[in-house]
Formats: sequence, structure tokens, C-alpha cells
Amino acid sequence: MSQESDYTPPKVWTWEKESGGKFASTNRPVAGPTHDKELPVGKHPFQLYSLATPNGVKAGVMFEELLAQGHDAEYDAWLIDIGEGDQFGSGFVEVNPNSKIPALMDHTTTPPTRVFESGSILLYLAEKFDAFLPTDHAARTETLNWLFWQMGSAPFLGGGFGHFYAYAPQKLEYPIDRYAMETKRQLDVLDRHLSETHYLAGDDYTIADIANWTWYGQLALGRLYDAGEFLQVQEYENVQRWAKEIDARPAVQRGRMVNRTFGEPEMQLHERHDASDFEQKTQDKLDAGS
Ligand SMILES: N[C@@H](CCC(=O)N[C@@H](CS)C(=O)NCC(=O)O)C(=O)O
Repeated sequence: MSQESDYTPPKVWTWEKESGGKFASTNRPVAGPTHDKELPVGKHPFQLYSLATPNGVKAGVMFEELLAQGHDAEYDAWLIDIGEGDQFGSGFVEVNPNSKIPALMDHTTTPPTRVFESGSILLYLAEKFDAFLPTDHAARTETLNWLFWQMGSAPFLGGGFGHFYAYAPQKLEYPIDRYAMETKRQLDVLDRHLSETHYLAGDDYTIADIANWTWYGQLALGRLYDAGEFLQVQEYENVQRWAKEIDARPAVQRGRMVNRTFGEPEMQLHERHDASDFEQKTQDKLDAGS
């Protein structure tokens, strides 16, 4: 392994603003807002502030699944451009002091309720609508097992593997090797489990599937970091079966488009304020009309 390095950590770490890498211009070692900016509020009971990263897609899919089941879960989805530092606006920080998407305000309660952390958003909505979370104690526990497993595991995939494979300014063998190994181990955890069960918590599709699909399902489908071949994702046959089945759900197709600003223009819906937006306001349609 070629790991020559002339770096020796100093006694005290100091912030090197020009560290490079895709998110170097917005990353900081402190929390809190950088500027005053109120968040917009639309007409619907739920206000989602997000971007179509895997964590953001969880919220879009959940809302679309709830609406598809007939729940009163209409929502406005506002774009938070994390590359531009929107997550550090004062209004956003009031909803999520951690400055990460997705963040949600529920205006059906008095006062409105803030919800941050994508797993907390899924659980909050599942409990509120009694949907996608089994009531049977064993199945509910298994759902929460896999929901929390995802929340704890995916930072090694995204912040570890994805960061060093796709975003870091240099390709470094040690971290790529370390996190590729862990990502493949996690895929194998899922693959073995899905050889015994249809969905993650049993026979029913739950918030555990939504949470895991946006990361591991999309990785298996070759949509994350252009790393499908590198990680040989097609070898995980049970994950493939599960990922494709969930991908075919109409609500998942719509949820993937919400707050999406990259990829094919027909899949990009920068903001979602009405069900008809999926037909009328995708970026290809807006570009054709302008
Ligand atoms: N554990 C959080 C993670 C959220 C997260 O990392 N969001 C990223 C996009 S996927 C973000 O907002 N990054 C902006 C930043 O780090 O400044 C969750 O699941 O909601």
C-alpha cells in the first residue's frame, strides 16, 4: 500500500480554510448561523426544507408514500442549497441547530413542531399517521433496529467512503480501502438479512426500508458516487432484489425528484408545492417554457 505522508499533526489543530475538497467552502468547525435569513412558509401543514441527497430523499419518499396511502400529509418542499450555505441561515438553524438537511416544521401543532434528523422525521411522521411502522411489538422493534442501524452505519458510507472516493481533493488509498471494506461489510449485513426476509422488518414495507433504500438501495442501483463497479454491488443479490422492488414504487419515484437539483432535468423538481408539480414543474419543462 502506497501511503507516503509527510504530515505530522501539530499539538493543536487549527482551521485550514483552503483544505480543498468538494464542501471545503461551506464546512466550518463551529455551529450556529452565518447570516440572517427567514425560511419561507407555504400553504400546507408540513414545511420541508431539504435537498435530494440520500438523507433528504427519505423525507420526500415518506411524504409521497403517505399521500399515496390517502393521508392528509400535504407538504411544501423548499430547496436548501447546501453548496451555497443555505443551511447556515438563521431561520434554518432555528429548525435544525445542526445545520443539515432535511429539516421539517409541522404547522398542525400549536406551537409548530420542529423535527430534525432524517430518522427522527421518519419516526415522527410514522407515529403521527400510524403508517409504515408496525404496531406489533416485535415487528415495530425490528423496524426501529434497522432504522437506527442505518442512521449509525451510513456515515461510514457517505462521510467515509463517499467522501474519500468521490469528494476529497486527493485519492488516498488508506481511507478509500478502509471505508470500501466497511461499506461492503454493511452491504453484506443487509444481503444476508434480506435472504431471510422480504422487507427489512418482515413482510411489510416500513420506514426502515425507506431509510436504508435511499443509501444502500441507491448504492446497489449504481446511483451513489459512481461506485457500483468499484464495490461490485451486483454481487449482493438480495439487496438488488429489494432495491429494485422499492425503486419501482411510484411514491419512491416521485420522492426522489423532490428538491433535486442535479442529474437528468426531467427528474429534477427543485421545489414541490403541489402534486401537479411532478408533471408540470420539472426542470426540463421549466427550461422548455423559459
Ligand atoms: N444525521 C443527519 C445527517 C444529515 C446530513 O448529513 N445532511 C447533509 C446532506 S446529506 C447536509 O445537510 N450537509 C450540509 C453540511 O454538512 O453543511 C440526518 O440523517 O438527517
